[in-house]
Amino acid sequence: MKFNTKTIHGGQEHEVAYGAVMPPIYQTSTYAQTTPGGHKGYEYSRSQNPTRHALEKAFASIENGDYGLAFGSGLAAIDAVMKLLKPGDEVISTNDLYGGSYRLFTKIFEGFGIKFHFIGMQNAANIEKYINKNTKLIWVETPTNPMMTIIDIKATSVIAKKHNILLAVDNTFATPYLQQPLELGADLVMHSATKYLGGHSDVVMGALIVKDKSLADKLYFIQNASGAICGPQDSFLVLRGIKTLHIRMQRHCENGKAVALFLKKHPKIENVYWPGFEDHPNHDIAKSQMKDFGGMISFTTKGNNYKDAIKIVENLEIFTLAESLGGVESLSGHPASMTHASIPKEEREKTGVVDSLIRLSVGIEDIDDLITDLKQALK
Ligand code: P1T
Repeated sequence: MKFNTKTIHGGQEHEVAYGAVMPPIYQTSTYAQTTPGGHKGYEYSRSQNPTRHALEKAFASIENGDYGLAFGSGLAAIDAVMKLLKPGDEVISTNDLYGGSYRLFTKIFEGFGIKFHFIGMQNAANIEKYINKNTKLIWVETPTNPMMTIIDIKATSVIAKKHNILLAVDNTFATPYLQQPLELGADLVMHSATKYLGGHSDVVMGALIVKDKSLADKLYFIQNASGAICGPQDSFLVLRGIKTLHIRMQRHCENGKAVALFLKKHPKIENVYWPGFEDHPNHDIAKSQMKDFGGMISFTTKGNNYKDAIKIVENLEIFTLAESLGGVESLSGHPASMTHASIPKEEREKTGVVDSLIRLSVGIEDIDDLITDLKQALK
Protein backbone atom coordinates (compact mmCIF):
# COMPACT_ATOMS: atom_id res chain seq x y z
CA MET A 1 0.00 0.00 0.00
CA LYS A 2 1.34 3.47 -0.86
CA PHE A 3 1.26 6.39 1.59
CA ASN A 4 -1.96 8.14 0.50
CA THR A 5 -3.85 4.85 0.60
CA LYS A 6 -2.35 4.02 4.00
CA THR A 7 -3.64 7.26 5.55
CA ILE A 8 -7.16 6.06 4.72
CA HIS A 9 -6.92 2.28 5.07
CA GLY A 10 -3.66 1.52 6.91
CA GLY A 11 -4.20 -0.95 9.76
CA GLN A 12 -7.98 -0.57 9.45
CA GLU A 13 -10.73 -3.18 9.19
CA HIS A 14 -14.45 -2.68 8.88
CA GLU A 15 -16.31 -3.25 12.13
CA VAL A 16 -17.65 -6.80 12.39
CA ALA A 17 -21.12 -6.37 13.97
CA TYR A 18 -22.70 -3.95 11.44
CA GLY A 19 -19.95 -3.30 8.90
CA ALA A 20 -19.41 0.29 10.08
CA VAL A 21 -16.72 1.79 7.84
CA MET A 22 -15.32 3.90 10.68
CA PRO A 23 -14.48 2.18 13.97
CA PRO A 24 -17.13 3.00 16.59
CA ILE A 25 -16.22 5.13 19.59
CA TYR A 26 -16.03 2.44 22.28
CA GLN A 27 -16.83 4.76 25.17
CA THR A 28 -16.30 2.16 27.85
CA SER A 29 -13.85 1.75 30.70
CA THR A 30 -14.29 -2.02 31.02
CA TYR A 31 -15.45 -5.19 29.25
CA ALA A 32 -17.67 -8.07 30.41
CA GLN A 33 -15.93 -11.36 31.18
CA THR A 34 -17.76 -14.73 31.17
CA THR A 35 -15.29 -16.17 33.68
CA PRO A 36 -12.13 -14.54 35.13
CA GLY A 37 -9.90 -14.02 32.10
CA GLY A 38 -12.73 -14.95 29.71
CA HIS A 39 -12.85 -11.83 27.52
CA LYS A 40 -12.62 -10.89 23.85
CA GLY A 41 -9.17 -9.34 23.97
CA TYR A 42 -10.10 -6.23 25.94
CA GLU A 43 -10.16 -6.10 29.74
CA TYR A 44 -9.86 -2.49 30.83
CA SER A 45 -9.50 0.68 28.72
CA ARG A 46 -6.22 1.87 30.27
CA SER A 47 -4.68 -1.35 28.99
CA GLN A 48 -6.47 -1.34 25.63
CA ASN A 49 -9.54 0.03 23.89
CA PRO A 50 -10.78 -0.93 20.41
CA THR A 51 -10.99 2.66 19.12
CA ARG A 52 -7.51 3.47 20.42
CA HIS A 53 -6.28 0.18 19.01
CA ALA A 54 -7.56 1.13 15.53
CA LEU A 55 -5.70 4.44 15.81
CA GLU A 56 -2.50 2.78 17.05
CA LYS A 57 -2.54 0.48 14.03
CA ALA A 58 -2.99 3.52 11.76
CA PHE A 59 -0.01 5.26 13.46
CA ALA A 60 2.16 2.19 12.82
CA SER A 61 1.03 1.96 9.21
CA ILE A 62 1.67 5.58 8.16
CA GLU A 63 5.15 5.63 9.75
CA ASN A 64 6.10 2.25 8.25
CA GLY A 65 6.46 0.84 11.74
CA ASP A 66 5.11 -2.35 13.28
CA TYR A 67 3.77 -1.02 16.59
CA GLY A 68 1.99 2.23 17.45
CA LEU A 69 1.08 3.61 20.87
CA ALA A 70 -1.26 6.53 21.58
CA PHE A 71 -0.93 8.82 24.62
CA GLY A 72 -2.86 11.65 26.22
CA SER A 73 -0.43 14.28 24.83
CA GLY A 74 2.86 14.58 22.96
CA LEU A 75 4.61 15.20 26.27
CA ALA A 76 3.03 12.05 27.78
CA ALA A 77 4.53 10.11 24.85
CA ILE A 78 7.99 11.64 25.45
CA ASP A 79 7.60 10.96 29.18
CA ALA A 80 7.05 7.27 28.36
CA VAL A 81 10.26 7.19 26.28
CA MET A 82 12.27 8.75 29.12
CA LYS A 83 10.96 6.08 31.50
CA LEU A 84 12.99 3.54 29.52
CA LEU A 85 16.03 5.14 31.22
CA LYS A 86 17.63 4.70 34.65
CA PRO A 87 19.46 7.15 36.95
CA GLY A 88 22.98 7.72 35.61
CA ASP A 89 21.92 7.32 31.96
CA GLU A 90 22.70 10.14 29.53
CA VAL A 91 20.71 11.61 26.66
CA ILE A 92 22.00 13.70 23.76
CA SER A 93 19.32 16.04 22.44
CA THR A 94 19.08 18.72 19.77
CA ASN A 95 19.70 22.15 21.34
CA ASP A 96 16.73 23.64 19.51
CA LEU A 97 13.54 21.83 20.48
CA TYR A 98 10.00 22.41 21.76
CA GLY A 99 10.19 24.30 25.07
CA GLY A 100 7.94 21.76 26.79
CA SER A 101 10.29 18.90 25.84
CA TYR A 102 13.20 20.90 27.27
CA ARG A 103 11.20 21.56 30.45
CA LEU A 104 10.31 17.86 30.83
CA PHE A 105 13.96 16.85 30.38
CA THR A 106 15.51 19.46 32.66
CA LYS A 107 12.85 19.99 35.33
CA ILE A 108 11.59 16.39 35.71
CA PHE A 109 14.07 13.83 34.41
CA GLU A 110 17.28 15.60 35.47
CA GLY A 111 15.82 15.40 38.97
CA PHE A 112 15.65 11.60 38.55
CA GLY A 113 19.39 11.44 37.81
CA ILE A 114 19.34 11.49 34.00
CA LYS A 115 21.88 13.75 32.34
CA PHE A 116 21.04 15.71 29.17
CA HIS A 117 23.43 17.24 26.64
CA PHE A 118 21.72 19.82 24.40
CA ILE A 119 23.91 20.17 21.35
CA GLY A 120 23.98 21.33 17.73
CA MET A 121 23.53 18.24 15.53
CA GLN A 122 23.66 19.87 12.09
CA ASN A 123 27.06 18.23 11.77
CA ALA A 124 26.37 14.66 12.91
CA ALA A 125 30.05 14.12 13.76
CA ASN A 126 29.56 16.57 16.66
CA ILE A 127 27.36 13.97 18.40
CA GLU A 128 30.24 11.52 18.91
CA LYS A 129 32.04 14.00 21.18
CA TYR A 130 29.27 13.63 23.75
CA ILE A 131 28.94 9.83 23.68
CA ASN A 132 30.20 7.81 26.61
CA LYS A 133 29.31 4.45 28.17
CA ASN A 134 26.24 5.97 29.88
CA THR A 135 24.70 7.38 26.69
CA LYS A 136 21.44 5.55 26.07
CA LEU A 137 19.35 7.83 23.88
CA ILE A 138 19.73 10.41 21.10
CA TRP A 139 16.71 12.71 20.89
CA VAL A 140 16.29 14.49 17.56
CA GLU A 141 13.74 17.03 16.46
CA THR A 142 13.86 17.75 12.71
CA PRO A 143 12.83 20.26 11.52
CA THR A 144 13.44 21.79 14.93
CA ASN A 145 10.89 23.93 16.74
CA PRO A 146 11.09 26.88 16.13
CA MET A 147 14.34 27.45 14.17
CA MET A 148 13.61 24.94 11.39
CA THR A 149 17.08 23.40 11.61
CA ILE A 150 17.41 20.09 9.77
CA ILE A 151 19.24 17.12 11.26
CA ASP A 152 20.52 14.31 9.03
CA ILE A 153 18.59 11.30 10.37
CA LYS A 154 20.53 8.71 8.36
CA ALA A 155 23.94 10.03 9.43
CA THR A 156 22.77 10.24 13.06
CA SER A 157 21.46 6.67 12.91
CA VAL A 158 24.85 5.38 11.72
CA ILE A 159 26.45 6.91 14.84
CA ALA A 160 23.66 5.63 17.11
CA LYS A 161 23.96 2.08 15.74
CA LYS A 162 27.77 2.09 16.02
CA HIS A 163 27.47 2.85 19.74
CA ASN A 164 24.30 0.81 20.35
CA ILE A 165 22.28 3.88 21.37
CA LEU A 166 18.55 4.30 20.80
CA LEU A 167 17.67 6.99 18.24
CA ALA A 168 14.31 8.74 18.70
CA VAL A 169 12.97 11.32 16.24
CA ASP A 170 10.23 13.81 17.06
CA ASN A 171 8.52 13.90 13.65
CA THR A 172 5.81 16.40 14.64
CA PHE A 173 6.78 19.17 12.19
CA ALA A 174 7.43 16.93 9.17
CA THR A 175 4.77 14.20 9.58
CA PRO A 176 5.23 10.88 7.77
CA TYR A 177 3.94 12.56 4.60
CA LEU A 178 7.24 14.44 4.37
CA GLN A 179 9.69 12.20 6.20
CA GLN A 180 9.77 8.66 7.57
CA PRO A 181 12.47 8.39 10.24
CA LEU A 182 12.17 4.60 10.73
CA GLU A 183 13.08 4.17 7.06
CA LEU A 184 16.12 6.39 7.65
CA GLY A 185 17.40 4.25 10.54
CA ALA A 186 15.68 5.70 13.63
CA ASP A 187 14.44 3.24 16.28
CA LEU A 188 11.50 5.29 17.48
CA VAL A 189 9.26 8.03 16.09
CA MET A 190 7.34 10.39 18.32
CA HIS A 191 4.52 12.79 17.41
CA SER A 192 2.54 15.46 19.04
CA ALA A 193 -0.58 14.14 17.27
CA THR A 194 -2.20 17.36 18.52
CA LYS A 195 -0.65 18.94 15.43
CA TYR A 196 -0.74 17.73 11.79
CA LEU A 197 -1.91 14.16 12.48
CA GLY A 198 -5.07 15.39 14.22
CA GLY A 199 -4.98 18.42 11.96
CA HIS A 200 -8.04 20.31 13.22
CA SER A 201 -6.91 21.85 16.54
CA ASP A 202 -9.51 19.89 18.50
CA VAL A 203 -7.45 17.20 20.27
CA VAL A 204 -4.31 16.94 22.43
CA MET A 205 -2.56 13.62 21.84
CA GLY A 206 0.82 11.91 21.49
CA ALA A 207 2.10 8.95 19.49
CA LEU A 208 5.07 6.57 19.49
CA ILE A 209 5.87 4.21 16.65
CA VAL A 210 8.58 1.50 16.58
CA LYS A 211 9.55 -1.58 14.60
CA ASP A 212 11.25 -3.62 17.31
CA LYS A 213 8.98 -5.91 19.33
CA SER A 214 10.98 -5.83 22.56
CA LEU A 215 11.05 -2.01 22.48
CA ALA A 216 7.30 -1.97 21.78
CA ASP A 217 6.71 -4.33 24.71
CA LYS A 218 8.66 -2.07 27.08
CA LEU A 219 6.76 1.01 25.91
CA TYR A 220 3.43 -0.78 26.14
CA PHE A 221 4.30 -1.80 29.70
CA ILE A 222 5.04 1.86 30.56
CA GLN A 223 1.87 3.07 28.79
CA ASN A 224 -0.26 0.68 30.83
CA ALA A 225 1.67 1.00 34.09
CA SER A 226 1.88 4.83 34.05
CA GLY A 227 -1.53 5.26 32.44
CA ALA A 228 -1.10 8.37 30.28
CA ILE A 229 -3.50 7.12 27.61
CA CYS A 230 -5.92 9.04 25.39
CA GLY A 231 -9.68 8.48 25.36
CA PRO A 232 -11.77 6.80 22.66
CA GLN A 233 -13.43 10.02 21.42
CA ASP A 234 -10.03 11.65 20.86
CA SER A 235 -8.76 8.45 19.21
CA PHE A 236 -11.66 8.61 16.77
CA LEU A 237 -10.98 12.27 15.93
CA VAL A 238 -7.28 11.69 15.22
CA LEU A 239 -8.10 8.62 13.13
CA ARG A 240 -10.43 10.81 11.10
CA GLY A 241 -7.77 13.53 10.85
CA ILE A 242 -5.16 11.10 9.50
CA LYS A 243 -7.42 10.21 6.57
CA THR A 244 -6.82 13.65 5.03
CA LEU A 245 -3.20 14.08 6.15
CA HIS A 246 -1.76 13.75 2.64
CA ILE A 247 -4.01 16.34 1.01
CA ARG A 248 -3.74 18.76 3.93
CA MET A 249 0.06 18.46 3.90
CA GLN A 250 0.19 19.09 0.17
CA ARG A 251 -1.64 22.41 0.67
CA HIS A 252 0.36 23.29 3.83
CA CYS A 253 3.53 22.89 1.73
CA GLU A 254 2.21 24.98 -1.20
CA ASN A 255 1.00 27.78 1.08
CA GLY A 256 4.15 27.56 3.22
CA LYS A 257 6.34 28.07 0.19
CA ALA A 258 4.33 31.09 -0.99
CA VAL A 259 4.47 32.69 2.49
CA ALA A 260 8.21 31.99 2.84
CA LEU A 261 8.93 33.61 -0.54
CA PHE A 262 6.76 36.63 0.33
CA LEU A 263 8.49 37.16 3.68
CA LYS A 264 11.96 36.76 2.19
CA LYS A 265 11.34 39.75 -0.13
CA HIS A 266 9.68 41.97 2.47
CA PRO A 267 11.79 45.04 3.42
CA LYS A 268 10.92 44.86 7.15
CA ILE A 269 12.05 41.25 7.54
CA GLU A 270 15.58 40.27 8.58
CA ASN A 271 15.73 36.45 8.48
CA VAL A 272 13.29 33.82 7.27
CA TYR A 273 13.80 30.25 8.52
CA TRP A 274 12.35 27.69 6.12
CA PRO A 275 14.25 24.63 4.88
CA GLY A 276 13.01 25.05 1.30
CA PHE A 277 15.37 27.98 0.63
CA GLU A 278 18.50 26.97 -1.27
CA ASP A 279 20.54 29.10 1.12
CA HIS A 280 19.11 27.36 4.23
CA PRO A 281 22.24 25.82 5.83
CA ASN A 282 20.76 22.29 5.78
CA HIS A 283 18.78 22.58 2.52
CA ASP A 284 20.52 19.63 0.86
CA ILE A 285 19.73 17.29 3.74
CA ALA A 286 16.14 18.57 3.84
CA LYS A 287 15.87 17.86 0.12
CA SER A 288 17.20 14.36 0.49
CA GLN A 289 15.24 13.22 3.53
CA MET A 290 11.98 15.17 3.09
CA LYS A 291 9.46 15.05 0.25
CA ASP A 292 8.70 18.78 0.53
CA PHE A 293 9.40 21.53 3.07
CA GLY A 294 6.23 21.86 5.15
CA GLY A 295 4.14 24.74 6.38
CA MET A 296 6.18 25.92 9.39
CA ILE A 297 8.15 29.15 9.04
CA SER A 298 9.92 31.41 11.52
CA PHE A 299 11.19 34.92 10.87
CA THR A 300 12.73 37.94 12.57
CA THR A 301 12.16 41.61 11.90
CA LYS A 302 14.87 44.17 11.14
CA GLY A 303 16.20 45.74 14.34
CA ASN A 304 15.24 42.67 16.42
CA ASN A 305 12.70 44.66 18.39
CA TYR A 306 10.41 42.81 20.82
CA LYS A 307 7.65 45.43 20.46
CA ASP A 308 7.58 45.16 16.64
CA ALA A 309 7.12 41.40 16.86
CA ILE A 310 4.29 41.74 19.37
CA LYS A 311 2.58 44.36 17.20
CA ILE A 312 2.75 42.12 14.14
CA VAL A 313 1.21 39.09 15.86
CA GLU A 314 -1.46 41.33 17.39
CA ASN A 315 -2.25 42.87 13.97
CA LEU A 316 -2.66 39.56 12.16
CA GLU A 317 -6.31 38.71 11.61
CA ILE A 318 -6.49 35.42 9.71
CA PHE A 319 -3.37 34.06 11.42
CA THR A 320 -4.68 33.52 14.96
CA LEU A 321 -2.20 34.25 17.73
CA ALA A 322 -2.14 30.94 19.62
CA GLU A 323 0.05 28.15 20.94
CA SER A 324 0.20 25.02 18.77
CA LEU A 325 0.51 24.37 15.05
CA GLY A 326 -0.43 21.97 12.29
CA GLY A 327 -4.17 22.62 12.15
CA VAL A 328 -6.08 23.62 9.02
CA GLU A 329 -6.18 27.23 10.26
CA SER A 330 -3.12 29.50 10.15
CA LEU A 331 -1.59 30.38 13.52
CA SER A 332 1.10 32.80 14.62
CA GLY A 333 3.20 32.59 17.74
CA HIS A 334 5.92 34.45 19.60
CA PRO A 335 8.21 31.64 20.82
CA ALA A 336 10.20 33.72 23.34
CA SER A 337 7.09 34.52 25.35
CA MET A 338 4.91 31.52 24.45
CA THR A 339 6.05 28.03 23.38
CA HIS A 340 9.69 28.49 24.44
CA ALA A 341 9.26 30.70 27.51
CA SER A 342 10.40 27.82 29.74
CA ILE A 343 13.89 27.90 28.15
CA PRO A 344 16.18 30.48 29.87
CA LYS A 345 16.75 33.56 27.67
CA GLU A 346 20.53 33.00 27.35
CA GLU A 347 19.93 29.35 26.28
CA ARG A 348 17.21 30.11 23.73
CA GLU A 349 19.11 33.05 22.23
CA LYS A 350 22.10 30.76 21.53
CA THR A 351 19.98 28.91 18.96
CA GLY A 352 18.32 32.04 17.55
CA VAL A 353 15.10 32.23 19.56
CA VAL A 354 15.42 35.99 19.94
CA ASP A 355 12.79 38.49 21.02
CA SER A 356 11.71 39.44 17.50
CA LEU A 357 11.25 35.84 16.32
CA ILE A 358 7.76 35.04 15.07
CA ARG A 359 6.63 31.53 14.17
CA LEU A 360 3.91 30.83 11.62
CA SER A 361 1.95 27.64 11.14
CA VAL A 362 0.66 28.22 7.64
CA GLY A 363 -2.79 26.72 7.22
CA ILE A 364 -4.74 25.63 4.17
CA GLU A 365 -6.80 28.79 3.56
CA ASP A 366 -6.64 30.69 0.24
CA ILE A 367 -3.08 31.86 -0.15
CA ASP A 368 -4.16 35.34 -1.37
CA ASP A 369 -5.96 35.94 1.93
CA LEU A 370 -2.90 34.84 3.92
CA ILE A 371 -0.55 37.12 2.01
CA THR A 372 -2.99 40.05 2.31
CA ASP A 373 -3.14 39.46 6.07
CA LEU A 374 0.65 39.40 6.40
CA LYS A 375 0.94 42.56 4.28
CA GLN A 376 -1.47 44.53 6.46
CA ALA A 377 0.06 43.28 9.71
CA LEU A 378 3.59 44.20 8.59
CA LYS A 379 2.44 47.64 7.48
O1 P1T B 1 1.49 19.65 23.23
P1 P1T B 1 1.76 18.19 23.20
O2 P1T B 1 0.79 17.39 22.42
O3 P1T B 1 2.01 17.62 24.58
O4 P1T B 1 3.13 17.99 22.37
C1 P1T B 1 4.36 18.47 22.81
C2 P1T B 1 5.27 18.74 21.61
C3 P1T B 1 6.27 17.84 21.31
N1 P1T B 1 7.09 18.04 20.24
C4 P1T B 1 6.95 19.10 19.44
C5 P1T B 1 7.89 19.28 18.29
C6 P1T B 1 5.95 20.04 19.69
O5 P1T B 1 5.85 21.09 18.88
C7 P1T B 1 5.09 19.87 20.81
C8 P1T B 1 4.04 20.87 21.17
N2 P1T B 1 4.26 22.14 20.60
C9 P1T B 1 3.47 23.22 20.78
C10 P1T B 1 2.38 23.24 21.56
C11 P1T B 1 3.91 24.43 20.05
O6 P1T B 1 3.13 25.38 19.88
O7 P1T B 1 5.06 24.44 19.59
